[in-house]
Amino acid sequence: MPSTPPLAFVVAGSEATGGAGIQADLKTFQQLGAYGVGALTCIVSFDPANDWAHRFVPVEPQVIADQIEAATATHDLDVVKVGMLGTPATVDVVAASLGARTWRHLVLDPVLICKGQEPGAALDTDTALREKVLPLATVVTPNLFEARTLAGMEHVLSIADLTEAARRIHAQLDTSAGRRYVVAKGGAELPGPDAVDVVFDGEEVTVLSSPKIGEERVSGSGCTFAAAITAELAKGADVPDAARVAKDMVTAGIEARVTARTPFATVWQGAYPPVEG
Ligand code: PXL
Repeated sequence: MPSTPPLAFVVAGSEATGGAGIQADLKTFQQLGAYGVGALTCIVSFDPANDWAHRFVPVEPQVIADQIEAATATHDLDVVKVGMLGTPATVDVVAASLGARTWRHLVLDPVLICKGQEPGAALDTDTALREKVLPLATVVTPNLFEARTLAGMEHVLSIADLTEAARRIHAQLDTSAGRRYVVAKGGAELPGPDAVDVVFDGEEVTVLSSPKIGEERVSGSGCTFAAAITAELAKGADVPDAARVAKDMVTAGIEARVTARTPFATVWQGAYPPVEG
């Protein structure tokens, strides 16, 4: 029998090793039972001869617009994740294409830099992202660095700081069309024994916490987290429940992480849901 599964759209970059980017997003969608649809914004190729530095090539803005046109003409999409954009021109075209329609949920993973990249690369994209895409987002999932940058805070060192950052970022969202959420991720870098995420909906703060699995950052955690939220929203979950599933999936995926020749391991989405027994 033909069927219409839940549809999850992602606009993100390629990271060819499979650890992060749209590769991680589409695996996450599939694992959670959502049909993945994707438009590519850029191509990242790690350089094994140069300490795995990022080689970055943006996709031409018109080609990004064409992909979004193709995807949205083909399917009735109402939930989208936005991942790495990488340049102000990319931010502009993605904001214009996605902003031309109404989304039940637009999940923004405000990727400013990837593991191993120089923070300086983030600055012009940060400004564009803040001006053009943040106002479209219903859910924003900053990591510690992104939370600090978007909130304009010098230090985020505690759950109280992370909560303050979530409040400041929430104040930049457009709440005129409904409830908006910031899910700020403490990850491995927030001091303390637990990996803590703070969910702020404009009124209530919910803290999600689980014991850290080592102190190393694992590539693809952020992509997988936001993609899992997107898939769950596509399936009809509310944001707090979607965030809980996302945290469980990332936790299981880090426990079962894939080691490789890179200096960092990557998330294994196939480890979720954990096998009983
Ligand atoms: O993890 C952030 C990220 C997102 N998207 C792409 C990436 C990376 C990090 O490497 O390459 C395409």
